[in-house]
Amino acid sequence: MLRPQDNGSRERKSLNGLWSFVLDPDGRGRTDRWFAGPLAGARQMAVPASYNDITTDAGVRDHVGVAWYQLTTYVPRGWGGRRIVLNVEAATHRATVWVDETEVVAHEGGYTPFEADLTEHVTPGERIRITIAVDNTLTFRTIPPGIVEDTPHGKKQKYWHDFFNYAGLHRSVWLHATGPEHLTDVTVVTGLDGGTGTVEYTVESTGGARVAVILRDADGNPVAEGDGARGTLVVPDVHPWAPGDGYLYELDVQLFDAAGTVLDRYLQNVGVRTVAVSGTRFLLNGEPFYFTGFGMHEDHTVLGKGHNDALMLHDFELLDWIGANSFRTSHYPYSQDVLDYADRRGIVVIDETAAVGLNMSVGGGMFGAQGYPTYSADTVNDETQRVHAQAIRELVARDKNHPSVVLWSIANEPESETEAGEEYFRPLFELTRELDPTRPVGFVNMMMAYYPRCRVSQFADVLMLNRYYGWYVATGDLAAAEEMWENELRGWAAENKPILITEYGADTYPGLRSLTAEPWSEEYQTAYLEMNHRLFDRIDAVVGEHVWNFADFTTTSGIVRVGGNKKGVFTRDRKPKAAAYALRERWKGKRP
Ligand code: BDP
Repeated sequence: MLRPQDNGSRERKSLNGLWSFVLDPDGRGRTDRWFAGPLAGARQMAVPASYNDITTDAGVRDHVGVAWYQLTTYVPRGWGGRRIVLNVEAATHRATVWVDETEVVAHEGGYTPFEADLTEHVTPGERIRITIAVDNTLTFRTIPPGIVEDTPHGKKQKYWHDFFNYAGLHRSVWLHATGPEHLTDVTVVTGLDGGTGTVEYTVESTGGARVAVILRDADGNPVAEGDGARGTLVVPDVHPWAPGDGYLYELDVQLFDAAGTVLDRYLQNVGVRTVAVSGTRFLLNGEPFYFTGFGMHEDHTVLGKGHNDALMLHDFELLDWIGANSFRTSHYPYSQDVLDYADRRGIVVIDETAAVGLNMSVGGGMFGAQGYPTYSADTVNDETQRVHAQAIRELVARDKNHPSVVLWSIANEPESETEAGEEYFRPLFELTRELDPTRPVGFVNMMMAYYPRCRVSQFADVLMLNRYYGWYVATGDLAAAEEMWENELRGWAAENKPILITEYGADTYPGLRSLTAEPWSEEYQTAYLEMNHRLFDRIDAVVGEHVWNFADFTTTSGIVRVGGNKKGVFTRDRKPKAAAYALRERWKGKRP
C-alpha cells in the first residue's frame, strides 16, 4: 500500500476536521444500521485525536466498545474515470467502514493504515456519507491483549501495559485518486561501497505497463536512472544518510502506457545507508553507533494519541536540545508523519509493534488484571500469534523504506523465560527476517527474564533490556542497585551481541526536591541516571541508552501511578525536569 500523495499524477483530499460521533455502549449500531443515515444524537469529534479526553464526560473517557464516526463530504468533480480510494492511517484498535450503505473494509490493529477502493461505490461530484465504527476492545485475540470484565457497574477494560487505552481516529483520513492502472508498491534497499551508493528498487503495479525511475539528489538534480520494475541504481559520490544528517534523495517512479503517456507516479524518499551487527557492535554505514535517547509515547493533553504536527516538531526540537540521536516507538507503530520527519532530521528509530503486555505476571497485576497464565489455549494462543504476525507484516510493509528505521522490535516485555514463550516467538522472528532481511530484529526483555533465564533472546540480533535497578528493585539504594545491575549486565555482555538499554528510569514528581536524593525527587532521578551511566560506560557491549521516558504520560489509574507515569525527563507538557540538564550535559557536553 502506498501512502496517499499529491504529485501531479495522484491527488488527495484530507478528511480531517470535525466528524459526527456517538458511542455505542450496547453494540447495537451494526444491527440497527446506524451507517444507513445520519448518526442520531451525535456530538462533534475532532479527527485526528483520541476521543477520550475531548469531552468532560467520564462515559466517553472510559468507554469500552464501539464508537461511531461519520462525515458527509463530496468526491471531487474532477475525479471522473479515476480510481478513488479511502485511506485511514489509524483506527484504534479495529474498524469497519461504510460508504453510504455499503460496507467497504474492516481492519484489525490500531496503529497501521488500511484502505478501501471506493471507485464502484461513489460518483465524482456527488455527496457521500462515510461511517467508521471504531472498537477499542482488547481481548486475548488482539495486539495488545486485554480482557473486558462485566461488572455490576458496567464493562471494564483491563490490560497488562502501562499506558492509557486511548482510542479513535488518531491520524489522518484521506480520499485519494490514481489512474485505474497504478503503482501499488515500491521497495528500496540501499548499499554503500566507499564513496559509491546503490539503490536497489522493486516496483509493483497493476497490469504490465512500463516502469521507469529517476533518482534525484536533494537539489533536484538527476543522479541515476533505471528502466523496468526492478534494478539497481549506482550513485557515485553519494551523500549517505547518517545520524544527524538526514540527507534524502528522491526516487521518482513512473508508470507509462505503450504510447509513453504517464499513467501514475510516486515520489519515494531514499536515504542511502547501511545497517549491520558485528559482534557487540551496532554499525551504521560501517561505523559503530551509540544510541542516545528515549522510549517515547504518542501522548498529549486533550489529543491523547492524536497526531499533531506542531507537537511533533516540538518533540524533535527537544530531542535535538538534549542530544538524543534516536528513539524507540514504544509501544506501537507511530504516525507515518513521525517517521518521515525522523528521516529528514537524521534521527535513528527502533520501530516497535503494538505487542506489549503479553505478560500476565507483570508486577503481580500492577496494571489491573491478574490471575491468568500468559500462554494457554484460553489466553495468548495460536490465534493471538496469527494477529501478532499480521501486525509485524503491516509494520514492515509500512516502514520498510525509512532510512531512520534501523531495528525492528517485535514485542515489549513479553513472558520470555518459559518454553511457551520460546515457541511463541521463534516463528515470529523467522517471519520478520523473511519480510526484511536487511535490518536486525529484536524484542525487549524485562527483568523477570533476567540473565540467564530468557529463552527468546537467543533469536535476537541485539539484546534490548529494560531494567529498573534502583527503582522497582533496590528502591532508593543506588549502591546496591549498581552492584546487582552490574552482575546481571556482565552476564549479558558475555553473549557477544550488542546490548541496548531500552528502558531505565525513575518516577519523578516535578518540583519535588530533596537534599539526600529520595525516590520521586528530581535529585533522585538525576542520581539514578548517573549510576546507570557509570555502569554502561564500564561495559563495552552496551551500545546505547534509552531513558524511560521522554515525557510523563497517561496511564490507567492505580496506586503506583500519580496522574500517570512520571518517569518523564520532561513533564507531559514538555517542561524539563532537573535530569534533562544532566542528560544534555552527558549527551551534548553542554553544561546547564
Ligand atoms: C516497563 C514497560 C513500560 C512501563 C515501565 C514503567 O515497558 O511500558 O511504563 O516499565 O513501569 O515495564 O514505568
